Amino acid sequence: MQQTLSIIKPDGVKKGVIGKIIDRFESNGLRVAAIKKVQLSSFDAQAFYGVHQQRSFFNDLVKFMTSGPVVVIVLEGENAVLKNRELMGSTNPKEAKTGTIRADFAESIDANAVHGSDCLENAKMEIEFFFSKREIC
Ligand code: IDP
Ligand code: MG
Repeated sequence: MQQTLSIIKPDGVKKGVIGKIIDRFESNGLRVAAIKKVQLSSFDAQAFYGVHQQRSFFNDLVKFMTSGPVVVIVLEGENAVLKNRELMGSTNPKEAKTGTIRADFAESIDANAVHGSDCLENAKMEIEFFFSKREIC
């Protein structure tokens, strides 16, 4: 059993597809262990995406992630980290496989509907970034 962090990004929230995205998780064996809607500050987004600080798209990413509320979710299930990445599809929605969340709900590499932890170690850190122990159940 693993836990991983998913974020429905501002584009997904604005489009009104929170329920449709969560349905993808629940229909594929991932349980919602924690959930909340959050307006990230620039400080929050810079800290969360700290690993990308040196990348050319960092400022745009921070701007986008603070452009509206996001929904932060802890998903739990067997092989949850990889399973969530598979359900999400490629970072660039134009390259994402048919039937993945990004293929179906995302417009561009910036506005790509969802975030998902890329490994178990980062999942732990990202979950701790957003949730206290008592919020995860
Ligand atoms: P991931 O979200 O699929 O794990 P990462 O490489 O970790 O992709 O990048 C984090 C986020 O940064 C992406 O989801 C996307 O929103 C943004 N991003 C990544 N590469 C680019 C790019 O080349 N241009 C603009 N935004 C990018
Ligand atoms: Mg990533």
